[in-house]
Amino acid sequence: MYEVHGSPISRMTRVTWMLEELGEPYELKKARLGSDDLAGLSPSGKGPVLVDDDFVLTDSAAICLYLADKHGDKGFGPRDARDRAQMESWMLWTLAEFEQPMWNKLKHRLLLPEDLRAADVSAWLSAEFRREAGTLERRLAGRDYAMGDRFTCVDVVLGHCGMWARAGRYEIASGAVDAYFDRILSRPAYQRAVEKETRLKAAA
Ligand SMILES: N[C@@H](CCC(=O)N[C@@H](CS)C(=O)NCC(=O)O)C(=O)O
Repeated sequence: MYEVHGSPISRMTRVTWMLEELGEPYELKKARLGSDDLAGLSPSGKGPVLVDDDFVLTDSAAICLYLADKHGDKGFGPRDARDRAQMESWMLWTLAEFEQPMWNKLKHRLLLPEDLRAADVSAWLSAEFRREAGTLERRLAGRDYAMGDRFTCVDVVLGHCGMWARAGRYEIASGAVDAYFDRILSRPAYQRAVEKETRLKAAA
């Protein structure tokens, strides 16, 4: 059975959501954020980490792509080399551009030691977010999902960022982007993943 290691209600949700979409059983292994709990599995000490027998994989987008690819019959992964290239383009853009303003704000508001936090990053990061939300609107260009008419692992990672944007009250000026996030975040697999992690987070 798959093991998912990490801190509940974090990027871990991308992995549990993917597994819920696939209908694959998995075991959650709770790690404390910022601790050395994952030192033996993750070179950065960060989660999530997927353990698949003797195969260990870090980094949420790579894990989602691996799972979608491995269970290709379910239709959430690439169908050919061009499909894979487009999916990697989406994933790399999501991590390098779209999630960065949200992640940086969280770091400077909450996660970094106080002496390392910049005084005011809000205006800069909100402007960056607005710019990339515009990119997302143009990339979607009237599609229901990132890859067109089918839901894939890309939508899991992007949808998680949408949840993050809403929780952080980022302005999503585009009706199309807003409707896209509604569509993705209303999926039962996402709700199940969040419920399981919320229970684990609350457990001692
Ligand atoms: N690129 C990584 C980022 C991993 C990451 O930053 N994970 C956070 C939780 S969402 C973490 O474990 N932080 C602990 C720390 O910074 O010490 C991914 O997408 O999985």
